[in-house]
Amino acid sequence: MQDFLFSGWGAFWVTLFMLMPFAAMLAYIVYRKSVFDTGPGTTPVKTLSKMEGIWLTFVFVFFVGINLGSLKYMPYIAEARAATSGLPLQEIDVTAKSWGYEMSSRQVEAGRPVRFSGRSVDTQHGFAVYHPDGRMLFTMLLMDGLKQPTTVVHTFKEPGTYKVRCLEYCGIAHHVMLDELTVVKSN
Ligand SMILES: [Cu+2]
Repeated sequence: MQDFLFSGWGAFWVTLFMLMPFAAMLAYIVYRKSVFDTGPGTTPVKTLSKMEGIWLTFVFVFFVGINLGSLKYMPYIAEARAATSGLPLQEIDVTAKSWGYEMSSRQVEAGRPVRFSGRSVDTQHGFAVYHPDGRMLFTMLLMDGLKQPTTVVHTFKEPGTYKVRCLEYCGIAHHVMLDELTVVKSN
């Protein structure tokens, strides 16, 4: 369920769901004020501010809840967790160059965090890793001229063949900038 909520469609439905109360309220107010209650409102100001308070509290709690719940998906948190997990990091150095990748390894173990350190030597490239079922797991933007590599820590859960694609338009052969990673069962 949570995986769905943080997918593209999940975000779409959550957004739509959050807009529904506003749409319903607007329709109700327009209907009331234009059809059978055209005079000034009779709701006491005290009640109005109480309702406002309840609504604001709900929005605040919901907003903070969603933000806290999504924290663990942030790359910095994943990196910090991997660093404190006690499991040794698997390191992969990635060098992007029009139109392909050099990688220090293309095989990793499932269940152990992998740190991808990426650089570009010519222009802007992407490094997006896709689950065998087609879902994108993460992407890195690799820019040329940076002193530090761009890093992402990811722990693969299932063995399989994962596709790598460049998601930054980088020239005439951008579409062939593909690669693969093999995730094997941990020993
Ligand atoms: Cu590209």
